[in-house]
Amino acid sequence: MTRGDERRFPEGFLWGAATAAYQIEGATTADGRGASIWDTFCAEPGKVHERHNGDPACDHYSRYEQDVELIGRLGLPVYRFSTAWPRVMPDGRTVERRGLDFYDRLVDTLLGRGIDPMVTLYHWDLPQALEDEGGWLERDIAARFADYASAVHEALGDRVDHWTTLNEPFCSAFLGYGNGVHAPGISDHRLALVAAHHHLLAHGTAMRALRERSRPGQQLSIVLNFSPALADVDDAAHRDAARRFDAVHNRFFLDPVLGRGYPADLLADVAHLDALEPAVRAGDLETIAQPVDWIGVNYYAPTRTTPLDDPTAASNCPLPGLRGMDVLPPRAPLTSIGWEQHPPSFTDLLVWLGEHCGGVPLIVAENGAAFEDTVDPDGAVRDADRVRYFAEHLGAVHEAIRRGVDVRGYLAWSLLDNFEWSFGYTQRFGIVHVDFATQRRTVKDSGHFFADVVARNALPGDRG
Ligand code: GBH
Repeated sequence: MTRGDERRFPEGFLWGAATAAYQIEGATTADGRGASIWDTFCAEPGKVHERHNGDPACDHYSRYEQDVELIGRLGLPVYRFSTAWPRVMPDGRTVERRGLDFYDRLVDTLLGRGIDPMVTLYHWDLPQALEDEGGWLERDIAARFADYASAVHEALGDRVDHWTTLNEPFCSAFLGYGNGVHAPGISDHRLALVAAHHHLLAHGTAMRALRERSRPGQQLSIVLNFSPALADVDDAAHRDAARRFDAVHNRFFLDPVLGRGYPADLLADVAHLDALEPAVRAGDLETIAQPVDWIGVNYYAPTRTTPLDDPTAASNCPLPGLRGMDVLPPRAPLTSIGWEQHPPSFTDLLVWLGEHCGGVPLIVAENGAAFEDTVDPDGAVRDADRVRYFAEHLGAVHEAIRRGVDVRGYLAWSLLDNFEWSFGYTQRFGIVHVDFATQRRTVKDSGHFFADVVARNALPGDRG
């Protein structure tokens, strides 16, 4: 590539932006919606920043037409959103037509503007009624999830081509049950492993149900989050520390989905907890191994790892089975949420996935950054840091494609500033600014930048 040349993306590359139901919809009691574990969690003192919650969030439930218009104005061909299980099934089992009708209207509005909907069936908002029965700790959750997936497919399957089962089961299992930072707020590494297995079982059970119902052209997948482990020194001890983190963070969910079962090194690392293998029953791994049409890749930041002298010493990283290693503080430059910006890790991750997934295509289902916005007196929203983050990380994706990785699309996180889980409304990830007092939306500089990349299907050249 000569300097100044555009860096083009492949023809038909899928561009878009992503959101999740609990983070944007609000209206948590409208039209018969049941409570979710996040409604409960947010009400508990000390869990979420200043007890912020999903109401009214971006009030997207009433403002969805305006938001779809915005997606159209940005020229984004794809919009990834999640359906809220407690809206569709308030008690986790019985369909509430009014809840489904919302997604029906949303899909029609998107299609009316030529925007391709991508449905995520679960982005962490389990119906509280199911949590009361044991939630992800019960095997039965897999059948419940497959029923829910079928109900949504029944309503939208005639029009939606892109389906993903779970968003980041790592987070809902390990942050929800392992370190208690997410709902339902349990801190128990043994339970976290059981919850993790049941997430995968739910994915596989739903995949089977969806595959049976799907029409030609429909694509089914799962979205996983990855954080490459970086080590300062290239020696055996450092490599092993990185390997341990990589096993539990990056391969735990991926390998069973790819049909390889749980990684052997991971099984050894968690064996002393005696929780994962006892939860796996005959046939489970076959269920989990349903073929996926692509893997959704969420990337934000790498993790720095280092070995401890004693290989059995407790880790400062609260993930199940991690011993003999610590994570190190992230290094500058950081985003406002404290995550390290390191674009080469994104390229390395995609290259590794390209090899590891053996030909299964990849779609970047989330990538983005939290920064504080500057609102000018004329109302323009300046976010130069986010523009740079997107430029660098899109460059990293382009580089992976140049090296032969089959990346089919890129979705920015997020369309809108929204409810950032335990951080409440303190962290803004949007390419569109939301003034939460007035619900006014303003496209940020990063939104204009991204729209321009999408329109040209290319990044501006290296102006160096
Ligand atoms: C995504 O998850 C979510 O899908 C989305 O809803 C969210 O708004 C967005 O990112 C921004 O946060 O040190 O082991 O606790 C983020 C993925 C995974 C990033 C866990 C932070 C901390 C790992 N996150 N990670 S750990």
